[in-house]
Amino acid sequence: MNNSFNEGRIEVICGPMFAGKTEEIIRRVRRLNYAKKKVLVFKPKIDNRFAEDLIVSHNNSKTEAIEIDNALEILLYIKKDVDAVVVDEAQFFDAAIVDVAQHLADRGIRVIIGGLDNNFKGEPFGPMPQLLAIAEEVTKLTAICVISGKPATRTQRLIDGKPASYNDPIVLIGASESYEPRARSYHEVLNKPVKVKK
Ligand code: TTP
Ligand code: MG
Repeated sequence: MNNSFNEGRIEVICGPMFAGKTEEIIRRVRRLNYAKKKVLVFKPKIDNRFAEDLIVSHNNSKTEAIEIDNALEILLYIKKDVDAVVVDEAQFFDAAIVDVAQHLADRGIRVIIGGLDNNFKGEPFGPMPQLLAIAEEVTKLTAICVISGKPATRTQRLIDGKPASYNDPIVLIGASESYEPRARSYHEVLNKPVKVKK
């Protein structure tokens, strides 16, 4: 397939943990596979919750993935026949992911990126704000708030069952032992500085 006839684009799938971002990525990959498109899937080396050469959703669907240390490594795998490039957990990459995504889309490649829009503090996570800004299409998924049952847009980090503190490190790999989805009004961060006074 000659990519010069394809229109490149960037799609971002974001939202809190437990929203089904990985599941949605795998769904899009599967459809591309049915269409016999050449797809490359990448994930950062940092997330080792599951088997290393796979991305796995909560409902246990899987697809093969290449683990990389930094975003520029993606370019080493790109050949003429690549139709789509998929990146999960993009919040963990450096700012170069933004330039890589632009470059691939300019070359006619469909770029599908999944990642947390907010960290546990409820603040933009890594390069995600820039990726959201340059995307042709944004899918913002929600989970379900464990307290209110309302749509959850935030990820609550819990340490020994208590809300984590604003000064805790941003990166803490984990799942339901340390995190749960919450709506805005039930999201708690200890010692969060007040930025706007009433
Ligand atoms: P995700 O894939 O976003 O979590 P998920 O699999 O529950 O969500 P989905 O079903 O939508 O795919 O993985 C998030 C990873 O990021 C997880 O290892 C925990 C980590 N993390 C941090 O390091 N810091 C943070 O502030 C938050 C919120 C998560
Ligand atoms: Mg995921």
